[in-house]
Amino acid sequence: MIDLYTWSTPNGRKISIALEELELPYRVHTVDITRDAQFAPEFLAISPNNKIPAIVDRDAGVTLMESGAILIYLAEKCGRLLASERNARLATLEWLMWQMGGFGPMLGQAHHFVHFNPDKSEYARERYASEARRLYGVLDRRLADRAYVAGDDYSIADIAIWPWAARHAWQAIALPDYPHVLRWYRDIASRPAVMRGYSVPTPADIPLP
Ligand SMILES: N[C@@H](CCC(=O)N[C@@H](CS)C(=O)NCC(=O)O)C(=O)O
Repeated sequence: MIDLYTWSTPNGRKISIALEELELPYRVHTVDITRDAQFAPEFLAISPNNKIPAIVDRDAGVTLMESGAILIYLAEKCGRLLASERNARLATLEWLMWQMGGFGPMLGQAHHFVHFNPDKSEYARERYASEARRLYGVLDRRLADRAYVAGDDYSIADIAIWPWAARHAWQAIALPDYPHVLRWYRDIASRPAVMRGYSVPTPADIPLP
């Protein structure tokens, strides 16, 4: 049994979606980051950077924080969603790292300065709004001639990127401006495992442009 420590954010949903796709049994522990539950000593013992998501795989004796590391662990545990063939594996890890280093952190800043506090700093609002548009452009070009970000197969790279794209409205992004992203987004949104994973830890409707 895997214990999942999570909240209803893109990083948290990556892991519940992966667990649903991989059909792994798991128990959800809600960590309400709006009430500082991430700073509780019991949680810090599992996730020393005080952020969700984190997992404890009790059968394997594994405790992990950082969503990218957790996705790789779960994929390798099941032998799915991360190709073993070298080039396909590298493409998956490449786009997973792109999400971890760029698409997630930059869009997280867009949520602060474009959605929640657009009047705090015009410089920051424009910086993160334009960076969001640039990143969606990169993703659109990547998806122009392949079904999924790493190629023909759905992978943990898609699972890492997709929940951030689900917050497109907060990023002032109109998905129809990125037709290849829109096609990919809708395709993944229709997966039953994604619908189930998106509703962890609380029921939520997937935005569908
Ligand atoms: N690089 C980390 C980022 C995790 C992260 O930023 N989690 C946010 C929610 S999406 C969080 O727990 N924030 C609480 C805080 O910053 O105190 C990962 O991908 O797991």
